[in-house]
Amino acid sequence: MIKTRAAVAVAPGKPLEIMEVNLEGPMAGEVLVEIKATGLCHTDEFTRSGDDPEGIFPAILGHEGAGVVVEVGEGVTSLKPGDHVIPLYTPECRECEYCLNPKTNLCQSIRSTQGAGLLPDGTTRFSMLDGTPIHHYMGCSTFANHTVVPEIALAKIREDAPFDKVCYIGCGVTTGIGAVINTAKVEIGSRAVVFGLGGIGLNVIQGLRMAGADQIVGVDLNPGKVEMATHFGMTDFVNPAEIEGDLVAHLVELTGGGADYTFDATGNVNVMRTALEAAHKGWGESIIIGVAPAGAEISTRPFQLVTGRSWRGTAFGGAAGRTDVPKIVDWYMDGKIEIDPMITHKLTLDQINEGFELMHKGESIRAVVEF
Ligand code: NAD
Ligand code: AHE
Ligand code: ZN
Repeated sequence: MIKTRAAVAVAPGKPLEIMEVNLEGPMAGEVLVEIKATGLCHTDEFTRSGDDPEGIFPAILGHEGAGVVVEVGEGVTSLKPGDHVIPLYTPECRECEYCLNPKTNLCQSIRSTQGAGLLPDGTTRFSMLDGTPIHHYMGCSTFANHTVVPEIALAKIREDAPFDKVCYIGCGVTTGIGAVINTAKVEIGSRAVVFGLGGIGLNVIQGLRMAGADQIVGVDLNPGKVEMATHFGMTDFVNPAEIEGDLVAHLVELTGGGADYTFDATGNVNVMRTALEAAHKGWGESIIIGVAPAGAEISTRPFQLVTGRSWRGTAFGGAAGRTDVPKIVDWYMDGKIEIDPMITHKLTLDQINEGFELMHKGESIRAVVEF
């Protein structure tokens, strides 16, 4: 058992509380990781706020981290102390029915315990100093200086990659670029619309540019996102608040009849409908990335689908983490993708709640906590 510092979500809607916690060592198939840096994703805020139907408290949130292996449990063969790793909220066991099917990245081997805030043996390694158990989150719990993660949920990465940048590959970068490349499989010359120019949407834009899209329309209520989105490849910007009349009609006209691909990176179900309906009749595909609150539902006229539009979704950009994440780290190190400009704020663990305030004010793209 060690003691480590963590930001604990004690109850829904409450600020995270920074405290020393107990952490038991790794059991069979598990790995103790020292987290060096972690990004703050909107999904962490979604759970902290109480909107997540799977939210459990108290818990240590955070799922966008990078760090170093400290100790491995019995039977762990693919990692050793000193290895650099990125925790994966979508693991890759390479054995389950899902891993063996190339149509999905949704490894289900530990999904039920992960969703219950537990490690695969059904217990938690974290507790408060008075012994109160603390739940894990998305199998990662990167808002702690040390965490225990199953071996199948760790991608081994090269040792020269900076933790404070590549932590973002643990969610935002992979989700955005992967939605374009793995899920939509966007073709050269495509026209696309991206709703939400935050930490995910900007990476969708970066992915679209890599894929050779001709037109990349960004839609956001915050004009403060225009400069960064343009830097990453946005060709046209639409602020829905400035459009007189129907937004769908405006986007259909702007894209010459509708977009080949649209992406929701807002989590707003009304935006998801707009995104579907702005896709081209006959072939347009709309990809849902955003995570919507408990109880929210999507709707459209079935005629929208009858006339050839498709509604799809993606988790972690369709990436198989242990295989794909090390390659995305290489892309960053080789200059094929850019991360640095999107990391707009660096914080200490004690400042983590300020990171959520920046997110709400629309002032940050990614805030990263460095330990
Ligand atoms: P973010 O807060 O950085 O960005 C959200 C952006 O959406 C902001 O720029 C905001 O101004 C814009 N926005 C909000 N409402 C809008 C509206 N009605 N119209 C247009 N723009 C609007 O959040 P993020 O970290 O980029 O996450 C985006 C969404 O993606 C969240 O719902 C998050 O939970 C989800 N997410 C999903 C996955 C996945 O695997 N599917 C992975 C990561 C994040
Ligand atoms: N717990 C939520 C669902 C949250 C969700 O959809 N999470 C995405 C990753 S978001 C990362 O920022 C995901 O991976 N989904 C697949 C899965 O198995 O959770 C709810 O609504 O219950
Ligand atoms: Zn995330």
